[in-house]
Amino acid sequence: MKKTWWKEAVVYQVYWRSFYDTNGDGYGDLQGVIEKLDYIKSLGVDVIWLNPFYESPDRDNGYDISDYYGVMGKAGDMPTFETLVKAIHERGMKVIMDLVVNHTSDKHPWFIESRSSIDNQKRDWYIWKDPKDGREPSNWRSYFAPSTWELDEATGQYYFHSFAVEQPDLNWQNPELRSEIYKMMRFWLDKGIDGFRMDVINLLAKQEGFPDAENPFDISYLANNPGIHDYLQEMNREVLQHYDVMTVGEIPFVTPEEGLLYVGEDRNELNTLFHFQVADEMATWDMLRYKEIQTRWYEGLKGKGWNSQFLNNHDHTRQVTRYGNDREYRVESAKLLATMVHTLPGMPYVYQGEEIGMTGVRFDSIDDYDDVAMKNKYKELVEKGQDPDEVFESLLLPSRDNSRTPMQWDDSDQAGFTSGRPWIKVNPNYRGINVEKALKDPDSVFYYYQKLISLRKDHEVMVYGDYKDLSKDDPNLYVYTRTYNGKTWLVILNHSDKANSYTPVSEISTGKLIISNYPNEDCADFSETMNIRPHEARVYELNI
Ligand code: ISL
Ligand code: CA
Repeated sequence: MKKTWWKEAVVYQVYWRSFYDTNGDGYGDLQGVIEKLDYIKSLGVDVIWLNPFYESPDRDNGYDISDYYGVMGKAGDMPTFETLVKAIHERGMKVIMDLVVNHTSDKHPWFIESRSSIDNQKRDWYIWKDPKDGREPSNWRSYFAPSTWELDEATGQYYFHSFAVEQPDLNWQNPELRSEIYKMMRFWLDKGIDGFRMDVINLLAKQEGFPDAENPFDISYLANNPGIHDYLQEMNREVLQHYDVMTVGEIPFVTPEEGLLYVGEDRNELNTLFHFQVADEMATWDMLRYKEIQTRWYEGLKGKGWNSQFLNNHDHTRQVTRYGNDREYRVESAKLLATMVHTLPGMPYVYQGEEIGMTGVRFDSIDDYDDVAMKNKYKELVEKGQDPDEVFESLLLPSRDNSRTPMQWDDSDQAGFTSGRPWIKVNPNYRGINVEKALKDPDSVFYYYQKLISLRKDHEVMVYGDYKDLSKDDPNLYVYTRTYNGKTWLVILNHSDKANSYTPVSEISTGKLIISNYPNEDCADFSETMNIRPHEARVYELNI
């Protein structure tokens, strides 16, 4: 496959509002990112992904945009953003922005105009429908609300929203709207950014006629509808192909076959994607299923398209809590998961705080939470008569706030994140888990990430290597090889609280240890069965 800079890159996701606050208002800000750039750079990453900082009423933490050309006051201002881009580039890194164009805020002037009357010139920029039999036009559920439809009393029509009521969907069938979006994309690209992470980009096209769903809870009807590839090819033609940038599409509900339609190199749409067969669809760790997903995606995209690797982000509970063991094996487990993400085929993503093994959180009351998805769900279920304590309990592990608590910089008040009152409480474990402590400990999760990331720079096998799973039916061990240009790496991961033995396949003789999260001999003799300790990870270069 053709080599490109982005295929070789490691991305660090900055959820700026929880990263570092420089003015004491309790929100992280762009200036905070500038001040911590040397820290990010020291990890060795290549690209920074910034979550949305556009002007927004902030109902959904910036994913409800009211002005695509403005910077949210909490984040800073345009000159600060421009300084940030420059500072990132000066350090040899790149920056990608979130592109949120499936919906806007209901406070966006376009929507205010659109809702003002049926014959308004922007009426068609959003999706409006008459009631059906006096009620919602279809039985569809939205991500964050019981219905995708909201009645607007003034005109008697419903508008469509895939997410919260305050996030009306744009009508991509309207060519004027599309060209307005392309213009906006060029505005940011011309400021020198290096690409976009595209929010729910496969939701842009809607099903013709909005037919009732047999099971409204399976909301996959929102995604991958006819017309989507025309929009993305047009976006590529009009905008993307004129810049040397990378794009990663957030693409829920796809199989590898459909995924390839978005990222196939001959398709001229997107470079890479996030599929959600793990993060959305695998509630807790399931080794056999995970391997099957990896193999299927590897086979599906092989030689034709590029994947991403991640286990958490600002929407999904921290990986060491959800998929590892954040108690007695927190450090080992955080390192094992990192080893896996960075040695599987695809671009690895590091979500801020992951590199020090930050964990999920458990606050005492629903009032301590902020996540609109969680709060709306809580309200819906409690109003239906379910027991509030039980509802609360059931929403704790999936709450998006698990990964939105402030970055833990040191053991001072508020984890060194802010001198004020943070917008969301810090995780009480910050005295034990913080950057300052990690940087003083040569065995910390941080230095392990640093090493893993630097290995990628010297070993193309981590990027371009063929992948082969040697452990398909093993529920605890994950053993695979990556092979490139005559070099083979063997990865052994014991995803379990117990030791497990591994018997190497006969054609392997010896191997040189590349990295491990436990003390191990530099050279391994593969003629004997090996004892792999709890959450142990080892990577070898093989002599075959
Ligand atoms: O969070 C999820 C499940 O808990 C995901 O399904 C997520 O809602 C979905 O992938 C879409 O997420 C993106 O668009 C949303 C925004 O709230 C998320 O933060 C964003 O990542 C609407 O813009
Ligand atoms: Ca601030």
